[in-house]
Amino acid sequence: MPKVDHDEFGRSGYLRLPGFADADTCSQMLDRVVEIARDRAVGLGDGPSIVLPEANLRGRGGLPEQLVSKVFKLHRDSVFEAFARDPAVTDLVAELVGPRLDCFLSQFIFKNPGAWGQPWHQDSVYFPFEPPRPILGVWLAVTEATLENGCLHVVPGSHLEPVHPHVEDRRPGANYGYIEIVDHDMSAAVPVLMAPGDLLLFDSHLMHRSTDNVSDGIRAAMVYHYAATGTVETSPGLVTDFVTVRG
Ligand SMILES: O=C(O)CCC(=O)C(=O)O
Repeated sequence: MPKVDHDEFGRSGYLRLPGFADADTCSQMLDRVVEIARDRAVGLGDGPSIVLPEANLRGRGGLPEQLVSKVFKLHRDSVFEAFARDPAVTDLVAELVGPRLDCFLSQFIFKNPGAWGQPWHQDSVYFPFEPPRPILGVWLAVTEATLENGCLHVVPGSHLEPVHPHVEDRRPGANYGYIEIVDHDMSAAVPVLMAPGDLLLFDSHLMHRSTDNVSDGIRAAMVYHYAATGTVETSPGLVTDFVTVRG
């Protein structure tokens, strides 16, 4: 079982854990989110999940899931809930956040061929919480993530920065919620190449982005965010849902 390298996390603001999840978990996640996207496209499905279209594929034909950017609010649903609560996950998160944990955000990111990447940002800009930290992102590679299909890029050590101002994503018609840091030198950035089942833990102040998918295949990831139980949201969020997963 992987253990958290606190020195490395403290220095860089992220940790990659290769081979964390098995292939079955990844394919069950993909199958279930495809089912949700298809149900939603025909007005079925009464779950809380929020399905967002990929703006850069607007007007294209295809299966419902080929036109989706993200599906939010999955951590009360089947395989997604099981992963959010899995002690193999929450014991790791507890080492960095604290013993009692809420999962407050979950999103499946399809990143289909032609989909836009998400510009440079720090996740904490989205989280008006008290206390504001610690918050941890947990990014599971459901497929491989490569330079061509739009892997994450991170600036090691940038989690030590305060939250910077973010401006609207400057691409016309950009995806919902995409905003961007433009006042920081990102030249120290490194790509984070992932194989299916690899897990990335990252601090909510870490500056990161993903690039456009210019490949022919999907780059899928399932992302969770955790905070200490008792953390309060000071203004209500559309996509947040606090659920205690470790008591
Ligand atoms: O996976 C991506 O394309 C972007 C994910 C991201 O930036 C995030 O989870 O904060």
